[in-house]
Amino acid sequence: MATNIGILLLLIVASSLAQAAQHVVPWMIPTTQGSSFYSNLLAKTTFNLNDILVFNYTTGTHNVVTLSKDDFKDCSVKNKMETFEVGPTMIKLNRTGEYYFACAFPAHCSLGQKLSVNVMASSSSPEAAPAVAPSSPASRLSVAATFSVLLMLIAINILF
Ligand SMILES: [Cu+2]
Repeated sequence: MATNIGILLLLIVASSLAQAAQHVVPWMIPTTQGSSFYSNLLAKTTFNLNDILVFNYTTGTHNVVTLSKDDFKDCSVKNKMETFEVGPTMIKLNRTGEYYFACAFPAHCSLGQKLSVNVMASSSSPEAAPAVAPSSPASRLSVAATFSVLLMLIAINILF
């Protein structure tokens, strides 16, 4: 009986973890496509509430700042709201709506190192969990999904 409850708890934890994803972005001056690089890269990515965005860069070569919509458009990085300077920078998307990120190193933003994401409220229904395979595996890492598979395997081991 205790084992059954344990398995049930594991499955509940596993299914709730599967809702949040980690999106790893290589953070650099794009070598192609300029300011369209990041929007093209993430065109098929859905950002849900509480997902984590990981900017992958070496400390000192870039940084991550948050901007207003207008400042993002103009690359006015002096008006930054927040600054993150240690790579990799992990940002939890803990509100819905638009986020605007850029690098504040001289000229990096105007050369295309800028990224906006639109965060959707994630569905609480397990049936609505996305069944779509990642479109660009190299740029994405879903730790939560891996972890939940691991928990499933543990649960199966307890069963048999
Ligand atoms: Cu930069």
